[in-house]
Amino acid sequence: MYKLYTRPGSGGFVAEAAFLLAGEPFEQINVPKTDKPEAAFLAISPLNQVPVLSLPDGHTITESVAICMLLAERHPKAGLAPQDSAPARADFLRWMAFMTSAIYPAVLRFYYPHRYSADDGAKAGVRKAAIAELDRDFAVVDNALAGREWLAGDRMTIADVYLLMLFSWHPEADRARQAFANVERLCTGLRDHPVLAKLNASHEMW
Ligand SMILES: N[C@@H](CCC(=O)N[C@@H](CS)C(=O)NCC(=O)O)C(=O)O
Repeated sequence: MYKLYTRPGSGGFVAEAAFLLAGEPFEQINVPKTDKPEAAFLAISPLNQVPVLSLPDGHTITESVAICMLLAERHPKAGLAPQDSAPARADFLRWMAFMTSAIYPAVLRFYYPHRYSADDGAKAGVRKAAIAELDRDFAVVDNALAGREWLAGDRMTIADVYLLMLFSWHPEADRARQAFANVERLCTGLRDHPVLAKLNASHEMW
């Protein structure tokens, strides 16, 4: 059976969502947030981060996007991603890569500013720059969503759930909801999705 190492309010949200949307059973292991992780956890997550997926054969992987894409690939009937040959596949890959390489790191800079400067006095500046970067990134997504319902193709994919998670972490949520109306429109619909609304009871993303 799959095992998912996760934590409420973390990037484990999208991995849990992928399992639930696919109707695929998994064992959930909630990992406490600590600077002194157990050696066994560090062995599978060297950066002490969640989510981590342990596959039925015992192999483990980190990285939320890799976990989502692997589950989409292994459970194609769930429709978590457009099929390889579908035209929407290109947009799906683009947005998954953009979210994990541009938006997620900017979120981390805001919430862990001490990791981005050796100067203790720099935290406020790191946070301010992280918000500016988030605004720049969400503007790119917002423009792309003009006249579109979903990020990739004409149906919801796990990329949209990833966007919902990242948008929920915007440190200035009220302003962001006003500023990025197309992103907010997509997220408004997803907040009422029965699976995601139920999942949010433990994650409290919104
Ligand atoms: N690139 C990783 C980032 C994962 C990540 O930063 N997870 C956060 C929670 S959202 C975490 O575990 N942070 C604890 C830490 O960095 O000490 C991914 O996409 O899975």
